Amino acid sequence: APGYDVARIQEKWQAVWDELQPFNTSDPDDPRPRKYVLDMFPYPSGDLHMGHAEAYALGDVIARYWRQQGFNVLHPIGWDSFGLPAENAAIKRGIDPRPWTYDNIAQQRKSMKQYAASFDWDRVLHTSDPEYYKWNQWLFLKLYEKGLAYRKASWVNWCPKDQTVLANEQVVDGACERCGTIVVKKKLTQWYFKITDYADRLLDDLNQLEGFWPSKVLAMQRNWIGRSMGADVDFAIEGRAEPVSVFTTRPDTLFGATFMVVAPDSELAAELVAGADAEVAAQFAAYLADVQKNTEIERQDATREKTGVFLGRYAVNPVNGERVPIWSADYVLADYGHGAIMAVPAHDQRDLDFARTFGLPVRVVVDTNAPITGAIPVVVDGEVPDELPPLDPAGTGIALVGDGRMINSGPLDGLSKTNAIARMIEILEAGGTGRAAKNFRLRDWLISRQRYWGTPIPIIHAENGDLIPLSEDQLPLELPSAEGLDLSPRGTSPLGGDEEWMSVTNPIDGSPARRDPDTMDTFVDSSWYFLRFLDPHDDARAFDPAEAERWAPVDQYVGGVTHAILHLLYARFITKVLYDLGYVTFTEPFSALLNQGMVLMDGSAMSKSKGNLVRLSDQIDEHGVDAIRLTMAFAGPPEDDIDWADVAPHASAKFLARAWRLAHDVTSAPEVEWKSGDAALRRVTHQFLADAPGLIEAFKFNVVVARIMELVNATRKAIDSGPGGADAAVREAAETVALGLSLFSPYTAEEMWETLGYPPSVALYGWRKADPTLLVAESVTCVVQVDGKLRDRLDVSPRISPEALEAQVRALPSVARTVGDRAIISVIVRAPRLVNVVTAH
Ligand code: ANZ
Repeated sequence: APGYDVARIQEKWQAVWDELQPFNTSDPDDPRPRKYVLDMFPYPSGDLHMGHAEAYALGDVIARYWRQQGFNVLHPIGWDSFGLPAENAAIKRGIDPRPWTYDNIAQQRKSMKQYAASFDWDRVLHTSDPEYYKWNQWLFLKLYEKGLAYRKASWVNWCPKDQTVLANEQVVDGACERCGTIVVKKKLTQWYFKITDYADRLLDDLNQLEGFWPSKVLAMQRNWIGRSMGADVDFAIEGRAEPVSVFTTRPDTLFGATFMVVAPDSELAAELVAGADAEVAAQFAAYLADVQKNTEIERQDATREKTGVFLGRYAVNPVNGERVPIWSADYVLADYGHGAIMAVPAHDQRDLDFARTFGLPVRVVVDTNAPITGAIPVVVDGEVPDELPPLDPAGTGIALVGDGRMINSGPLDGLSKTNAIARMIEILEAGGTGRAAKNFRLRDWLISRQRYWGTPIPIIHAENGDLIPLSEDQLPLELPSAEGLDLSPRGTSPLGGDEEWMSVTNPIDGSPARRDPDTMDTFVDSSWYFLRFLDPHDDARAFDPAEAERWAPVDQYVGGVTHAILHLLYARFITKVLYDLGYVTFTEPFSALLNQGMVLMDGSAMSKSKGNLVRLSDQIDEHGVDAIRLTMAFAGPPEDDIDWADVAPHASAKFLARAWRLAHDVTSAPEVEWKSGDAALRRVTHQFLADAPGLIEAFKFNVVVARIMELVNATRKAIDSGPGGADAAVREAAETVALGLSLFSPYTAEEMWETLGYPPSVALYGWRKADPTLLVAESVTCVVQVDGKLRDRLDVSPRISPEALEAQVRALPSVARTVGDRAIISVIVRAPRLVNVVTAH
């Protein structure tokens, strides 16, 4: 046999695949059931790197697996090609972002093909093409029509030196991350998408994804949306006609409210100060100037020393008529709740710190030493003390945040916290001075950017300030050439400098009008791209709803955990909007999610500056594509990081050569009768055929690779010191190795398949069913969860059907007990290993 020549076989099979188009999905009459496997699309920031190599190798295992299982698998790729790196490169080199972007795309596309990712190359899209961003504009107009796109002035972080808006993450210790200049706040009018209208649905629908998305991502999304249940309480203000509402999660503590605090940068603070004397006004102005140097993150840091100013005004507590002073302090945020709070220093640590700093009264209203069923007991130095600590937060400086019985609270006395909250809400509602309320941490999505390389906003500004949306037939509103434009960041949009582009006539009355010079956040582009892949060349609509019905939602999404919050949240939001508009029939875009880990080097992230960058192209030259892909899959569970210093691509290459040689040592013909083969080797083969699918579906790719290695060893032994290369079992095993390897190392698999006497492509040849008579009976442990918590275990057959397994679990007394009288919303069955019963709360 000739040698295993990686470079030669790579070139050979790329040509065959180009001809054969094995992964094309354009046939509308394809009878196979469908699956949509999507990898997060890349940003064209240069050539592909090791991170891409990992992500696309793992996503491809899944796509290739489902094809082998008889599915018509849609596995598309495109480029997220608008955005800042292209713009920065253009500024640095003094060129248009286009050639930089499209050259990089061409390079990545070439590398992706060499990398043998099983993409449907007929569905490629680039978000910076007018054919694509036209539909961003369409989407914008749809949101605008529905009142979900609006403009609002808001405070942004502003670097006076770089003349640019900074994200919170770019402000370090109050200074610009890049140049160290003290950052100030600036008020800018920006475009927002009203994602907060969808906050409840975005939160509640996460329950449907339980068991299918990493629990860490679900937790991060829940925390980001951050729903708090509580009450709005109205405090009358002396010298003001209208009361001021505060949001509290602890209306039970209202009798302990001893002062009120308003955010210094709120309109309310400005108004209250206007009614105070000049000395207070001056103090407040100085304080506000100080506060505006800090970021929101710093303001929320609970350990910071408390600062504030007394505003010289008083509020009245609605339940006891008590007069409480109104302060302004920066630990209260202007854009959460009502930007004002009732301070209960005895039971809230921040309020207590503040009260102790400024000598304000502290009144205990919950006896946290009083026993409450189910409450966590008071523990001091690891023990429940005989004598309980005194209720003295003012002295100890420690707020009493636990549960207990209400005291000093009139009608609430004796109640537990939960009951007191409910009772207080009733009292407030009856008196018309408050009501049940909820709040979200989630803020509306700021989508406008003062940047060039993005989607222009399809709005015209009339002279009188009216906003006039473009009509659909005026789309795309094309981004003009960057030639002659100053792209450097100045906080105003580069497009504003293109006078010819900016000046338009008002379509209503013919008067002069202006375009909107901002462009859209690139997260808008990626919020719906998975739908465009279904119908990428349609120039009459964003996508065909019939195609969406056929393919979507995405069955398996694969990508980095860096997108755990924003991208996924925005895509979920836009999907719900499109559902409400009747364009899609589902409400969640990604039915299952796999987050792959990162590729590290010597324990840290790779970067040019650290000098630990491993170039993918060098690795491919040295070891070949198949060996790199196999190494990525073999390194460990896909969710874990891979340290490239700890893995052995040369060993993968050696193993692949060893596997490949098996095909050459098979001397029987494809028509051989399997049954005549060596029984011991057949058992190894069939056990692998039986186990691999479940392992792949559980993302245990590394285990499958290990099992292929075992099979290769067993086959080699059978050839060299067993029944020999003519035995039918040797052929069967070698073919099974090729089928298994086609998930990980497609070039080697194709080469083996051809050597074994079959036409290409092995990728389209189905998986073989294991012969049950060749398998040893065994049982596996199935984990039984209720709402994600372990409740029981069951010994079941590894081949139990999901239906049978669900029935067994539902019949378990342990499950019935835990579920109690709650409704079961869904039962997630991952036969044979896991069942999770999800209940309503
Ligand atoms: C009185 C109280 C007593 C509170 C107590 C807590 C404990 P989450 O859970 O984050 O929603 N709060 C309300 N608006 C605020 C704002 N704009 N800036 C800073 N803090 C604000 O927190 C809600 C609680 O945070 C509210 O409940 C309020 O303090 C405070 F023993 O009201 B609480």
